[in-house]
Amino acid sequence: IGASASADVEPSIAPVQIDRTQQLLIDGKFVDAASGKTFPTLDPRTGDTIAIVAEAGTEDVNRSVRAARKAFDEGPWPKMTAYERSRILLRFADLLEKHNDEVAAIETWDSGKTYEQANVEIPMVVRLFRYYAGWADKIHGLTVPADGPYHVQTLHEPIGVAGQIVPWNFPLLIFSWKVAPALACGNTVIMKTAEQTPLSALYVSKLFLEAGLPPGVLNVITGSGAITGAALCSHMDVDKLAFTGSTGTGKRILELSAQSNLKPVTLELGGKSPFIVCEDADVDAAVEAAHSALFFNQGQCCCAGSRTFVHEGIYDEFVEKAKARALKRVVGDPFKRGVEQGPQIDSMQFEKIMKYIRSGIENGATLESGGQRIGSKGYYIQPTVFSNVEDNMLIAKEEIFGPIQSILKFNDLEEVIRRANATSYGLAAGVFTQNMDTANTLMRALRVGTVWINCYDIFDAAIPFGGYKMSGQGRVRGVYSLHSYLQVKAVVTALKNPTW
Ligand code: TXE
Repeated sequence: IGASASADVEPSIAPVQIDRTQQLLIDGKFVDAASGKTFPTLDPRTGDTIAIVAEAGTEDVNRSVRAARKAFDEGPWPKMTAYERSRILLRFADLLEKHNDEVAAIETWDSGKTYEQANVEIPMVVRLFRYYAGWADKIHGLTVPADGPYHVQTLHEPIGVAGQIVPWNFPLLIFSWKVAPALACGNTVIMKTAEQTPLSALYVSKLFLEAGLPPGVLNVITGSGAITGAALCSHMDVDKLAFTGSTGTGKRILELSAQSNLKPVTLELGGKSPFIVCEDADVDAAVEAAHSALFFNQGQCCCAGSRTFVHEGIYDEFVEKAKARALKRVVGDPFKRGVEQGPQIDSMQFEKIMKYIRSGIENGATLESGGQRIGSKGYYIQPTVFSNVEDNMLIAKEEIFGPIQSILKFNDLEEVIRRANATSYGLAAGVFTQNMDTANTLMRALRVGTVWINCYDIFDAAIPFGGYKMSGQGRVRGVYSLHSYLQVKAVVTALKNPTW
């Protein structure tokens, strides 16, 4: 295996090269795992190895927690002025902007998402770091009027060492949702990337050092969930956890927190989001939005609109158009211009999705289009549309995380509200209607963390995101995310001369 690897990209894209061997970032230095263990990260287009990555064990988790602890307890990070912290985050954002094309190519190579999409996500990461850099010097407490001869104030202090665990569907975007608010508030961080997609986080680690981030403030470790992730969650010196991933793993993380030091946990988990198309909707606009709500990012989206509820009055027209749109979807090498859908992340996810396609057929849903693997190399799946889907079918109940659209029929508002809410998830919902009362009724009745009306998947640094019910706890992005990275200290001072 050579010293560097380069992605096989089309000529209009700048070629990207990375080191074949990737190390952990601990205490400002790139190091091997103490055990010397490694694992491969694979190209979803082919299943071939891109690079060999250090596999952090318990000893490496301990080392990174020690480094983060020292950078927090002894400084400099929380002791610097907020303005200095803000300037480092801004410098990082500038550097990332400069390296946009390489990072986008690495993201495509490691995750299979289209280069065109990665090229939208990296600027969003830049924007998010600038957003939170702007918050750093605007975080402060209150003066509180209390009964009695006391002066009362609150201090908003960083919570300490944050352990953060991210998934593979938006590797750097979700990294930014976690790292940026934590650092802006003055915390130090140990970030564990997903096994499938360690490369973009490791690449930007170098940019953080170049921006002047002191050693130990951000540590990036790679490895498995069961060993590396669990060791981080159980650690007695970690003060806070933030996780994005499956609901099952989210539950496990809460258990690990409870069994160790009761560190607070923020969770952003799975979903089965309803996308409701009312009879008065602009059908063509709704078809297009419902299509991308589901197929965006190969269907690997926690907020995928994976239950498309369509009013019976427009149902047949909608299904015909949704099928035609899916048949037109361009699937292929994610580096090629004009490609809308790349491969699924890995063989496990691929098998899981194919199992759901078989279950849809067996349960009697109508397969309108797709349903097959494309080619024999990599993990490509045809954009698949099912109509006549019933609420009790597995494809309507469970998170598939793949390119399968399930279209259900409804006939009145009360009914669709009841059915849309009849799930243990509550992440997001889409509503298409031209009637304001209908929009307002649905917006208030749906038990979800985000409602998109006549649009879908609108993300912005300032818009909070998170779930009701088993879709999560707490919010990422916006001002709301700051709350989970701060402690509130009440300070009560007795007054000698209360008349003043
Ligand atoms: O998720 P996991 P997986 C859903 C989606 C997908 C399914 C399984 O339905 O098909 O989850 O995907 C780390 N302690 N989502 O297996 O296990 C792991 O190393 C600590 C929805 O990839 O949740 C990785 O970094 N950490 C989701 C991260 O958790 C542990 C995005 C996610 O892995 C751990 C991804 C443990 N015991 C999948 N076990 C979304 N909400 O967007 C695993 N990890």
